[in-house]
Amino acid sequence: MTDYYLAIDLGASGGRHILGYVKDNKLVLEEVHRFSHKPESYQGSLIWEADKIYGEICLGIEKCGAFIKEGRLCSIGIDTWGVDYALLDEDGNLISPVYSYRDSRTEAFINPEISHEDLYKVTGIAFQPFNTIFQLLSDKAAGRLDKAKYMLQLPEYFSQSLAGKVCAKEYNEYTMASTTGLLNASKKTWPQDIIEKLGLPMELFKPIREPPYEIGELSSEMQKRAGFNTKILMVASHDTASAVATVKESSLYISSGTWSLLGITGSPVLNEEARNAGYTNEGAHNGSIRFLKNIMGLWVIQSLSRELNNEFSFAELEKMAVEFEKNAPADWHIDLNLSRFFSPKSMINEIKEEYKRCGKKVPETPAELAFSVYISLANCYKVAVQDLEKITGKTFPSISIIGGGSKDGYLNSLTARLTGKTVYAGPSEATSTGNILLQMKYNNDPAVKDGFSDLVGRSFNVKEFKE
Ligand code: LRH
Repeated sequence: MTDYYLAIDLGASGGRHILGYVKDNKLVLEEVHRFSHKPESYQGSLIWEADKIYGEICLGIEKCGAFIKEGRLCSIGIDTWGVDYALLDEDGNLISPVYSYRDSRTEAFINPEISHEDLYKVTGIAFQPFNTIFQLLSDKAAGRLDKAKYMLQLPEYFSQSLAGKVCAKEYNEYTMASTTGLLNASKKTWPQDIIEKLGLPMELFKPIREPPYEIGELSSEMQKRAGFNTKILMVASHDTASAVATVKESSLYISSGTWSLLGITGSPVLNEEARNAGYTNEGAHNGSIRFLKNIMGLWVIQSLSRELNNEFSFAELEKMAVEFEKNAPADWHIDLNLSRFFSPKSMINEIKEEYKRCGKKVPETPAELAFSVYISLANCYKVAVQDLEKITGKTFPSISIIGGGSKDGYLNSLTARLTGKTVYAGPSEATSTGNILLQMKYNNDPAVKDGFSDLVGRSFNVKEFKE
């Protein structure tokens, strides 16, 4: 009889349902369902299609029955990207679209009553125009909070929908709550003085709880559709927190996907040096802090590929970049963390304009553009590592690259070359793996009784890249 765990991992460009179970002492992952989605335009804003996503979540659960042979599904856990949320009235009805963090509605609200410096001293969250705090302030100004009784972060919203009790919000899951930019990073509590000074309703914020914990089981309607019942758990529901759960505690990591999140796990660092370097303090799966930097990530290459009408696969873009490298000018990189690359009308134009502004040769061909992105990304990693080592006073011999982007061999080798560190690449399904590990912990699975690293170590192929 096998114990199965279902991770529902929702990213900014798609979601997947992954079943995990232990076989021959290793964690095996099986993909049950996958779908794509993206922010859609709605009345001049960018929103998530919450109903469509929920429909896909249910569909994936229905498909599980066929995969589970001679065993039982112990639990389900959902993780999503950070910062976004659903506003509900007291009857549990959505009273506003679920806005995407790439929407620009926060622009007029990024300089609130409290300065960024003072906010950072408490929350440790690096300024990003999309942080929940600025989204809530724009909702407040537009009157969208007037009837709001619940602010459910997306994993909570979807999990509670599955349980048939969207109004039963008792807690805020720690890792996700930390992405709001409102949580006190040292105390792990909501700072009432700050929330009140900003004029946000305190009742939207519930006591913080560290994962994993159970919020219920499938609603009777969902049980009928699926043909089974199971527990619904809150895991480390911020996707990056789930991914980082797969990394050894002392390691330097890059969680590489739409974003590249580069950092370490430890205690909060709330000083000006950390703030100026763009480092943030988010909650980790084990109650500690993920001290990391958001780097623009594969979003840039994804946008480039879309703008080239998907004419080249990622593998082709990579190959073209490798070939062009021999002819590339020296020091031919730009800073991809500039806000111009966050949500541009044309990524290609922004890249070209930035090269022009820096007085460098402007990339023209697809090969030049692809190389320019890869080398600039690796250079961002190099700068972020130097800053991190300076801030912490520690030196790290290697970097673990996890997540979908860890399959990008060229970026891995450029990273090894530019940072001078050994790169260990994998697991690529780090987020689902971390989600499953927290479920295994909750269910007292013997495979994780001594922690996660042994099981992760023997279950996945990790590739090494040296300078
Ligand atoms: C990555 C991520 C990242 C956040 C961003 C909004 O998916 O969760 O950690 O900063 O999305």
